[in-house]
This record gives sequence, C-alpha cells and structure tokens, in this order.
Amino acid sequence: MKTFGKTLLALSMAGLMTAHAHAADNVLHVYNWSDYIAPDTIAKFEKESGIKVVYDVFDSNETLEAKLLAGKSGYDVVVPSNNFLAKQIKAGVYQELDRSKLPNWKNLDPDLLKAVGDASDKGNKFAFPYMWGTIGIGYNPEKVKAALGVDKIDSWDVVLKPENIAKLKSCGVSFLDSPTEMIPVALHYLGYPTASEDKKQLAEAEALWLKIRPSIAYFHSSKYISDLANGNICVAIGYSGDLEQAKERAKEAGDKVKLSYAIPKEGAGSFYDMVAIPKDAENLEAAYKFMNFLLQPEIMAEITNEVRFPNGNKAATPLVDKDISGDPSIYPPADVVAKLYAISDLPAATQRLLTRSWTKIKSGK
Ligand code: N2P
Repeated sequence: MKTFGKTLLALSMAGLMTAHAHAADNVLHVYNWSDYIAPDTIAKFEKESGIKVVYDVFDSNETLEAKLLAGKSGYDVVVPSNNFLAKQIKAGVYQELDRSKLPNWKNLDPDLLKAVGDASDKGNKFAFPYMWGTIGIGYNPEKVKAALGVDKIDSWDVVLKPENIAKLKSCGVSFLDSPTEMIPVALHYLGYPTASEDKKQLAEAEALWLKIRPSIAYFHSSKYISDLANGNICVAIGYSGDLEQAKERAKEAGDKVKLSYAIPKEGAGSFYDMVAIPKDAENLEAAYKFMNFLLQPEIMAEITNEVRFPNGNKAATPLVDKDISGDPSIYPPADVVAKLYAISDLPAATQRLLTRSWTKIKSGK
C-alpha cells in the first residue's frame, strides 16, 4: 500500500514536472526600454497566447548593444533606436523578418516606415517602428522662476549658457546619459551638423559641455522621471514621453508639483525605437506572435495612452485619447517636426570619439 502510494506520488510528481517543463518551454524573452509599455500589455499577451513572457528593461542603447554584441543575449525581441539598429544590422545581429508571420504589419504608418527604412534599414527588412519622440526639456516652472526669474523655457539657452545653468544648479538639472543623443545637442546649438565627424567641431561641443558641467546634478536616462515628479530636481533633459509621464505622476501625487515640457524653438533631436529579433533568438514563433500582437492598433493605442509617446501604428492614431493625440508637446505639429533632427548612425571612429568625449564630460575633467 505504502509502496503504491509512493509510486503514485512519484508518478504524479513526474507528471507535474513534465507539465511544468512544457510551460517553461514556451517562454518569450523581451528586452525593452523602461516605462515603455502599458501595465496590462504583457498579461494580455500571456493570456491570449499561453506564452510566458520574461520582460526585462534597459534605459540606454549602449546597455542593449553590449548584450547584443556579446552574443547569446537570451532575448527573442529587442527594441533598439534606429541609429543603433543600423549599425547592429551591419554587425549581423538581427534576422530578417518573415512578413507572412506579421499580418498586422499593414497597420504601420507607411511614411514613417519609409523614413526609418531609408535612414537605417532599407526596405524595412529587420524591424518596425514601435514608438518615437523628441528629446527636450522637462521643467518645474515654479522652481525655475525662483532660480532664474522666468517660468517659461523655450530655448536651449536656458541650459547651455553657463550663466543660466549656474543659476539653476541649486534646484537641480539632469541630462540623459547618452553620448549619441547629448553631444548633438551642443553641436546643433553651435550651428554645426548634428552628425558632424569634424574633430574641431566635436572638440568645441565638448568644450561647451565642460563649461556647463559644474552645474549639472547628474547624467541618467530614467531616474529623472521620479525626481522631477517629486520636486527633487527642477530641470531634466530627456525623452518627451518620459517627461510627460513625470507630469502625470506629479498630478496623481496630489498636484503639488507642476511640470511642463518644451521642445526648444531652435529644434531638437528625435528618436525612433524599433522592434527586432536577434539572430540567435530561441523562441522565434513566440517572437512573431508577440510582434504581431504589438502591431494591433488597439494595443498600440493603449500603450501610447499610458507612456505618452506617439507610436508607429497609423491605424492606432484614431484610438489614442484625444488629449494625448491633440497635445502638441506629445504629437508635435508639422512646423515643429520640420525643425527636428534624427540621431544618425555614425562611423565607428566618430562613435569612439563621442564615447571618449562623453566619459571626459561626465567626469568633468
Ligand atoms: C522610454 C524611453 C525611450 C526613448 N522610457 C528612448 N529611445
């Protein structure tokens, strides 16, 4: 009796373990930017597909790239910005997409597809656009007024003129930790091409950064959301949707902190984040299912409503909340778009210069 009992127990445990191993087989590993999805998107996909998702986040292209170039990242779906995508395609990191597995591809915005395709992936063979946005200035008007005497920011002068940012130092200014996105801010301000490969121009941009460096509280690409919302800093140079999320968080926390977002009148950088499959992805079938799930207009509209970045899905636009699609700081109007510059894929030698320069800028020496 006892023996049977044991045997049956062993059998049922073996059965359980097989069932468990089977569920564990169908796991999808996704690596996306932080604060870049709606709270229930993953749960909805898991419920609909029966696939378990391991969802990890990063806040810089450099972090993602280090994993991809090392190989065997373990990820099935990743979201590089288009300039990084371009060089990673050349490095052989991605696999060509099988469009027959992505019937919802038809919902994408053909103009955006062509623009990002021409810039970084001819014919859109390897990726599709997820979200895009601008790199501008988020600020706390009350604190800026107290420090600087004005409560409206509309120019890069406020943070790039040493005498201005010195006044803001007391309330805290942060910048993105991203050489490819931050060095062009100085190049653009100095009137140089944002993809300059000219060593003299790059040295001038570095000199400008070193001048304002003593007034910068920190460089980080996600922490500023909560710091702005809590009133710990007064100005953050960051990603549009993240700065809009900071505004919302401050409202939800009782509206004591009020925040604004500005795309400076001189123009600003824009980025396009792309969904792609690494060559060594292990769960290809699940990767396609997830991508096709993301390509649904309803799903993308829900994500935009949450994270406040415009998406690449044209069919989703009518489904986005009107106060978001009608907000010019989230969906910039044509005259503002005309002044945006895209971040370029730079030759390796220039890229190395930027990285070196950035280390120097951050250390302030
Ligand atoms: C999401 C930031 C994504 C924009 N938090 C940078 N590619």
